[in-house]
Amino acid sequence: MPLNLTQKLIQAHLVGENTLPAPGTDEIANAMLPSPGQSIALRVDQTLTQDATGTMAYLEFEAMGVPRVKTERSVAYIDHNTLQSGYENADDHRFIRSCARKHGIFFSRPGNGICHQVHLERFGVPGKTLLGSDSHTPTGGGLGMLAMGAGGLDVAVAMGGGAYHIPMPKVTLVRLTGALQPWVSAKDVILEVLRRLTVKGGVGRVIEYGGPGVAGLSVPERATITNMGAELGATSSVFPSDEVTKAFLKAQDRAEDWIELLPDENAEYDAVIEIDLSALEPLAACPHMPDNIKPVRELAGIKADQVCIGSCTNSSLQDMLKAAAILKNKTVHPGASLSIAPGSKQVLTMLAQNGALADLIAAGARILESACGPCIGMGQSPGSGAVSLRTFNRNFEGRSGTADALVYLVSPETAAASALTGLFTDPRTLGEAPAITLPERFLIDDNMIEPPVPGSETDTVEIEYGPNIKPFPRSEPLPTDLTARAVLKVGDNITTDHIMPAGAKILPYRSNIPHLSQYCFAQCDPDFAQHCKQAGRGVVIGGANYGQGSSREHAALVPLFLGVKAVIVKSFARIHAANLVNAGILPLIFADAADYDHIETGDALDFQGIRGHLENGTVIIMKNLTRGESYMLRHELSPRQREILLAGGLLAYTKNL
Ligand code: MIC
Ligand code: SF4
Repeated sequence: MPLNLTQKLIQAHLVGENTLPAPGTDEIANAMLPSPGQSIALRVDQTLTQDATGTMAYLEFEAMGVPRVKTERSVAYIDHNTLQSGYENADDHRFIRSCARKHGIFFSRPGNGICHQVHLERFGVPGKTLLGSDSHTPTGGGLGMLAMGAGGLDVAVAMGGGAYHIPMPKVTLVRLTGALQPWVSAKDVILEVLRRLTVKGGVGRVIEYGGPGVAGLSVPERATITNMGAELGATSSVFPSDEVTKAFLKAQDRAEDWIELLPDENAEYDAVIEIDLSALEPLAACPHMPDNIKPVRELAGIKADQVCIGSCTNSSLQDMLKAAAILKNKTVHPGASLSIAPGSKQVLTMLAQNGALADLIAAGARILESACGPCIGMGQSPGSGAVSLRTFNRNFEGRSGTADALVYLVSPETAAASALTGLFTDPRTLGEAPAITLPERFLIDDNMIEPPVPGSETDTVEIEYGPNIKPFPRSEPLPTDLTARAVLKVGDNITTDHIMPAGAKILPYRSNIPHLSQYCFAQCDPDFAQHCKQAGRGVVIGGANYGQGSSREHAALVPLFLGVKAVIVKSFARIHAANLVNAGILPLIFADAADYDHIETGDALDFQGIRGHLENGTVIIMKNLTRGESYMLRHELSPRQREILLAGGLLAYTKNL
């Protein structure tokens, strides 16, 4: 059977009961791949963590008691919490560094750059699997990796040698033809995909890119596209590994990491969409969702108060050189503020060496350190009601740190053009596009990546816990029966930023769940924590695509701490549903979506015999004691996930094994 690229990557990493005969053998020709939706276990070759999720991931890894990671390569990055307005972030960095040194993990020091950008440059390898405690880990798909985001606990388990479990994805081919026109960029490609598929369109799927248009896209451009596949809700996104990939790895002095990876001829896909790159124009995602797409020309003239260039989506050397060329010998409009965060030390140093950094500074750009920064609300919050154009990947309401800011997601070209005019500007109106050439060799200096101590010296490293690090909540085994109160009812497309906000004030407490709990659902119900305390045991009711966005397991751990026992929705986003299971919270789905309308906050809900239903796979009926009604619920749990819930979460389950 001819295989597509995704199937090849999966086939090469299946473990457990779905393992297939080795590639190239006779048996493989007749072997069946698992069918979409079937639970599969994958071997994880590489892991990455960042500091906002990493502190918890390493606390969990510590709790597992595994002395050294069992992966081929694991890297701990410090890139999110770099605004150190108190001791908390620095303490967490020190804790992560000590864990990394002790347990066999490479440590990318603060200042070295954003995890996904640095991983692409220095560690990503075509054909390998990468699991990261960050939803934008699929950036690695730009190199032909099967790269997936997950909660910290899943990454901790993978570091300990455990497999990663997902439902076998469907595969959508995005067939690219033609070539991008001047001023049109990779960002516009993924915005077009988002326009067509929406923020729910990728759930349960890998988005595979192919067709003749692929050859014209550089690896950083491909990575922009796979990065923002996270906003489709996709399990991952992937490009072939071809001559372009080879040239990129060679320029990173890693030619030996290259292998060719292409889909088989006549490979089949569950869906195919065609995009003619030549026909694309500059696009923008309008407030407050990444799939709310309009052509930039329709927005032209709107005042641009702020412009930010950077984030793991658009902070490569190529992006920065484009911005510098547009801004060269010009001045940022007096009504606008422009901030720029190059994605890595490599990018920033090369910009400095070739003079482009001087052009940016001279134009009035505010240069930020190589980190996530404004993307996660770590500084640079816009003014009240301000319009902010950002080359980032998420424009969820309030994420910038300003509740009423209007954030638009755009390409570096549109961003730089608009910074000059102070107005939303279609870059095509600027005349001839500057030509950018990428260097044949990048500047290689891994001096900010600290290797772990040798295995024989593990005992010499002490783990350094700061006072901000508090124990994390543990769930209990699922009880026979359960009664709880509906503590909150929310609508469709609730993001993990709604559930557990980030930003400069809250992010420093990612290792302090009791403190974080005050902010849970703050945007939806400022008294949520109070209501949970009154209820004792709570249930959250949600609409479709509940939990989209970030991979932060805090969006499950904090509700767990507050006594939430179940979340009942119309549908879930993948990573969040998995995080709920790992935390021991039941992720349930209305069998009839219309029942959503019948429940109100405060209703008393009764789950008779819930443990037995989960054990035996029988139908779950929930009684609404307040209204005297009953509703049928379903779930999409694999047998393993049911075991995890029965045991009281993944940590308890892993310990029981
Ligand atoms: C994000 O972009 O929302 C984050 C911050 O990178 C998160 C991870 C986190 O919450 O720490 C993500 O995308 O997974
Ligand atoms: Fe950092 Fe933003 Fe990327 Fe998340 S999306 S990893 S906060 S740059």
